[in-house]
Amino acid sequence: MHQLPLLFSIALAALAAADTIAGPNGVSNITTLKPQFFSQYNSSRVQISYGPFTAPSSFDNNGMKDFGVRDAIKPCSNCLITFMEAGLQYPNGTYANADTGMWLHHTVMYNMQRNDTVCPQMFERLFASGNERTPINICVNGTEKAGYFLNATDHFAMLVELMNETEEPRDAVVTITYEYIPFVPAGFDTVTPLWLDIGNCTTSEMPAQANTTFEYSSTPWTSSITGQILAVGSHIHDGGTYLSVFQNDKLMCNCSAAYGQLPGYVESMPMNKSMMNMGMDMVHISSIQTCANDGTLKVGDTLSITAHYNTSEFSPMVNEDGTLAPIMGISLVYVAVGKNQIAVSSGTPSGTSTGAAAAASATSSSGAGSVGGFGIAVGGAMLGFGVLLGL
Ligand SMILES: *[C@@H]1O[C@H](CO)[C@@H](O)[C@H](O)[C@H]1NC(C)=O
Ligand SMILES: *[C@@H]1O[C@H](CO)[C@@H](O)[C@H](O)[C@H]1NC(C)=O
Ligand SMILES: *[C@@H]1O[C@H](CO)[C@@H](O)[C@H](O)[C@H]1NC(C)=O
Ligand SMILES: *[C@@H]1O[C@H](CO)[C@@H](O)[C@H](O)[C@H]1NC(C)=O
Ligand SMILES: *[C@@H]1O[C@H](CO)[C@@H](O)[C@H](O)[C@H]1NC(C)=O
Ligand SMILES: *[C@@H]1O[C@H](CO)[C@@H](O)[C@H](O)[C@H]1NC(C)=O
Ligand SMILES: *[C@@H]1O[C@H](CO)[C@@H](O)[C@H](O)[C@H]1NC(C)=O
Ligand SMILES: *[C@@H]1O[C@H](CO)[C@@H](O)[C@H](O)[C@H]1NC(C)=O
Ligand SMILES: *[C@@H]1O[C@H](CO)[C@@H](O)[C@H](O)[C@H]1NC(C)=O
Ligand SMILES: *[C@@H]1O[C@H](CO)[C@@H](O)[C@H](O)[C@H]1NC(C)=O
Ligand SMILES: *[C@@H]1O[C@H](CO)[C@@H](O)[C@H](O)[C@H]1NC(C)=O
Ligand SMILES: *[C@@H]1O[C@H](CO)[C@@H](O)[C@H](O)[C@H]1NC(C)=O
Ligand SMILES: [Cu+2]
Repeated sequence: MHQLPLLFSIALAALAAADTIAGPNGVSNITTLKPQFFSQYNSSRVQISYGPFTAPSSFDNNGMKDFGVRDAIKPCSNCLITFMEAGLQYPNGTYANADTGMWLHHTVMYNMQRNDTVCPQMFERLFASGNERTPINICVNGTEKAGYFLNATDHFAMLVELMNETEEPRDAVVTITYEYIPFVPAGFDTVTPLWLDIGNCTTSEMPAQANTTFEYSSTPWTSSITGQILAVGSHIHDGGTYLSVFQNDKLMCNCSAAYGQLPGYVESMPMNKSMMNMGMDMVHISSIQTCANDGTLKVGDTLSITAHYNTSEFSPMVNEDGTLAPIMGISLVYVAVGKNQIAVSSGTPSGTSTGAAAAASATSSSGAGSVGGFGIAVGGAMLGFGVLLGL
């Protein structure tokens, strides 16, 4: 471990800290749905269930737990993913959300064969979702001939953090709906995902403040690619009001948050961990605006984000001990880089991920045992989420 660069070490600690479900066998269940875009290219739409994951008691690390799936099922190979959306269910298939005390705190999907374009010391973060479950509509409802290219040799790794607001541990299943074309048709572009984060390339978690307005901005990232900006998806936590994405300091996408739009996002009997306004309905962030077709990105352009919070207006999440939970500000920007050009940033040697997996399992066996180890591991995972794992 000590020979590895710092950020990479933290990243390994994060994967090691997470309960690993080794390989696809612990995971199951691909449900076939009706494709919505590009049926003339034999497109498919599937919902893949990952898990179940057992979330701990709310008294154990505020009910939060990280899980890593080192070899998560891919929807397809040598294909173009045109749409992605996450969900959360109980094992019996019913909808799980804050009204029943179960949160998809976040999930992140990594392509272990590629380096991240914005933070090349990490694996590529191609998809992420918080509990607001934003659809990532890369092909803009089939109006743009583009998708995320998945090579046969690519591997997915997945990070899941669940939060359980009940005293008894419960199981939940993370679903990801993918739509894809099973090959790369002539004339289609491939997209590069760009992860913009108020933590820049270090952590994704920043401290919150109570009953006030505050904001955080990311360091402007100077683009190394040219292409069309097709889709922007963003993530903030409770208390967040909006997130602005800037291209060359000009507003490109203004993402307003909305609260409590569905019953799943309203807790009529607030649980102890979120008791800032006891006895009242507690509303949680239920959606954040996305953008589509935001024009051209050129090499040398800068991209940055500012996340705005008003915790007087919307209660932030509070830990079991009364302290404020950390907040985030992230945007994922999908840029079509060119006709049939496969966007692989600075390449990852194939030996690297094997080495990473080996080192991670070694760390895992030494750190998994004790309660103390768990605490330390969780700390690593939180940091790692920011570093390797992102959201
Ligand atoms: C779609 O699948 C059918 C049946 O496998 C095949 O005959 C057809 O050529 C495919 N179309 C395209 C565009 O690949
Ligand atoms: C499904 O599981 C959840 C969580 O255990 C439970 O609350 C719910 O009643 C179950 N629903 C059905 C239809 O069995
Ligand atoms: C697969 O998922 C579907 C839909 O959620 C569910 O009805 C079915 O029981 C699941 N099958 C297995 C084997 O888990
Ligand atoms: C790509 O990622 C690997 C593993 O995370 C890292 O060792 C390597 O330095 C990265 N490459 C670049 C150019 O940053
Ligand atoms: C796609 O279509 C749906 C349904 O009409 C609409 O709600 C959504 O805003 C559209 N998304 C984009 C990115 O155009
Ligand atoms: C897919 O992966 C193989 C093996 O790493 C590589 O040779 C090939 O160039 C990749 N294809 C694309 C389109 O990136
Ligand atoms: C949620 O908390 C309850 C009570 O502490 C616990 O029994 C249950 O296992 C937890 N669920 C998960 C998925 O951890
Ligand atoms: C929030 O701040 C305002 C103005 O500073 C103050 O009047 C109010 O009492 C505070 N509310 C809470 C719940 O602390
Ligand atoms: C990210 O970069 C911005 C702008 O340079 C800076 O203000 C901020 O403190 C950085 N955040 C972190 C967590 O380093
Ligand atoms: C961005 O959205 C926020 C929240 O909806 C709004 O207050 C602000 O005026 C918007 N900014 C611009 C430049 O439209
Ligand atoms: C809320 O806190 C009270 C007192 O600390 C405790 O008795 C009760 O079990 C807690 N309820 C939940 C749902 O955690
Ligand atoms: C923050 O929310 C409070 C309460 O809704 C409101 O009075 C105040 O104007 C908001 N501040 C800003 C900067 O929007
Ligand atoms: Cu988050």
